[in-house]
Order: sequence, then C-alpha cells, then structure tokens
Amino acid sequence: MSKGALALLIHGGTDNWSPERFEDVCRDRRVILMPATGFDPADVAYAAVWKPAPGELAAFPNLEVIFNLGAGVDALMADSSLPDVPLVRVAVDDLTNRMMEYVVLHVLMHHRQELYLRQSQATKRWAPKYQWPASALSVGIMGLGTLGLRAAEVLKTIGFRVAGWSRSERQVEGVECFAGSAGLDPFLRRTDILVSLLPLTADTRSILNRNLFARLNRSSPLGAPVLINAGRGALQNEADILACLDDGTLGAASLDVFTQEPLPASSPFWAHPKVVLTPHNAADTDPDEISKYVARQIAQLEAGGALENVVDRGRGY
Ligand code: NDP
Ligand code: OXD
Repeated sequence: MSKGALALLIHGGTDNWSPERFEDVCRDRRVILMPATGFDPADVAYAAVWKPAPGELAAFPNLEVIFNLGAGVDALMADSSLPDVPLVRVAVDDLTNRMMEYVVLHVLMHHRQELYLRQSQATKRWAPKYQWPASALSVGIMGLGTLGLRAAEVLKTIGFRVAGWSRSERQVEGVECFAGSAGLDPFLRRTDILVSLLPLTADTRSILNRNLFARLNRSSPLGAPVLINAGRGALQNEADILACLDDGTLGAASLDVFTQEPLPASSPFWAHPKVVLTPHNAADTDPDEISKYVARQIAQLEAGGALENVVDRGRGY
C-alpha cells in the first residue's frame, strides 16, 4: 500500500517552499503542491501549510496531521473549519537561533544607544553619552517558550538582568520568572527593555498597550523603557505605541511585526525617528531545516512514535 501523500498549501513565500525540498526528504511518498489536479484528495494524509485559505484543509477527508510551516499558529486557529487532527508547529534550532540573534541585536542596539549615535553621525556631532554596563539594565521577556528561553540564555550571558513572563510558573536558572496576571505587574515594574515573544491568542491580543507600557520601569537608565515586538502584530496597539513614543512613555521601539503586513507606505512607523522597523524577518528560517523537520516527524509517527510540538488547541498555541 502506498504511503499517505503530503499536500503543500502555501500562500506567500512560495519560492522558498519549492516542492522539491519536500520530495528530497520524503522520497517514498507523493508530494502535491496545491492547487493541483489529477490526484485523489482521499490519498492525502499530511498537509504542510503556511496561511492556507480558510476551509482549504477541509478538502482532505483522511488528513492525519497538519504541519504549520512556522512557529505561530494564530492564522490557523482563526479557521473554524480546521480539521480536528493534530496540528504541529515549527520548533527547530535554526529558527530559534535566528530569533535569538534578532533579540540580542535589538537589545544591544538600544542599550548601546545606536539610534542616538547614528543621528549624531548624520549631523557630524561628536557627543558621546555615558554608557551603562549591561548589568544596569533589566530585560523582560514576555513569552518564555522555545524562543524566549533561548534569547534569555544569551542575554544573561552578556550580563543583562533578565526576567521572563509566562502563562504557567517556570523556573529558569539566572532568570527571574513571573507568571500569569498576578506576575505581570512586578515583571513590568523591573523592566527597562521589554521583549515580546508571545503567541497571538484571545488572551494576548492587544496586550502591548498604553496601560502596560505605563507600568514599565519609570526610572530606566535608558531614560524611558524600550519595546521590542517580534511576536505578532496584533499583540500591539499601534496607536498607543505611537502616542507613547511621542509623550515619552516609551523611549524607542523595534518592531518586526504589524497589524497589517506588508506595512502600508502610509504608516507613520516607517519614518519615525524612534522606531527600528524590520519586515517580519526576525527569524526567517532555512526551509531545508523545516522540510527535514516535517519528514522526520512523519517518519517518527509512522514508526509508532509521538509527534512533537503539537499545538494545544484549548490554549491556542
Ligand atoms: P512557545 O509556544 O514555545 O512559547 C510561548 C510562550 O508564551 C510560553 O512561555 C507561554 O507560556 C507564553 N504565553 C502564552 N500565552 C500567554 C499568556 N496569556 N500570558 C503569559 N504568557 C503566555 O512559542 P515560541 O517561543 O516558539 O514562539 C512564540 C511566538 O513567536 C510565535 O507564536 C509567533 O507568533 C512568534 N514568532 C515570530 C517570528 C518572527 O519572525 N517575527 C518567527 C517565529 C515565531 P507557558 O510557558 O506557560 O506555556
Ligand atoms: C513564524 C513566523 O511564526 O515566521 O514562524 O512568524
């Protein structure tokens, strides 16, 4: 009997996700790049997806597993017709380390006053400012999961005081851990640089708002607290971020994600002097690492093993 086929439902980034890379690692099964004809949807056992259209997955009556080709599953969770089969998200070192690089880069950029120094260079102004040691700054990471933990580890090694906030209680050596709504206030109060690596769920939507920013450390050595968001755009209230940058509630922001992507040319974020903007590429991942990850998980499952990194649909991540 032939092995269940793998359907690829990929909208956006299609160049990266050529079917060949899945065929290379799934040699003994059919790989079908959708939309396609000339196959029986009943033969499809697995789907690897990136932003499939709502309802698209319901076409496969014998689907066994959905593999999301990214770490965040918010777009899938919004599809009420999503088949009730295990949903696996990406957790691979390649992605985790790239996100770590992004977070470390942006924390250091603000810590080392790069915005000020570049403006000084542009105006030929030789005016060094006092440089605090890393140990004077407290970095608070919202989301102590796969990505947050790795970033915390490296920031700690550099010498920052690192705290993390999660839904459930966690213990991480050298990281001050806070959890749930009771832990949010003490976590924010000691935070100079806030890093958001949260998933987008009903509980976290718009969590990055004025009320939250106002509770960050008001006596930060940086002058005002800094926001770094690489989670999802809908975690943030963008009007609040702009107003808080303008009135000094926030000193600066690094934003990789936006409520509307691509960010429209009319957005004030593009030209804001206190904003460092990247086009949702904090952790672009080597597609080969992800296709190998999908193939390994399928082989593991068919050998009687368990799937890894299965999304808890009740929690939404
Ligand atoms: P994980 O599921 O491993 O970790 C999520 C963390 O968030 C966990 O610590 C979890 O708590 C915490 N969390 C979830 N809900 C809440 C809540 N209501 N209150 C407090 N803490 C909460 O996810 P990853 O680390 O792999 O990825 C995080 C997100 O990063 C993704 O969902 C995605 O949106 C984004 N991302 C962005 C990319 C980019 O390029 N910009 C690339 C990849 C991912 P607990 O530990 O208790 O479960
Ligand atoms: C992801 C992303 O979720 O790229 O992996 O944003």
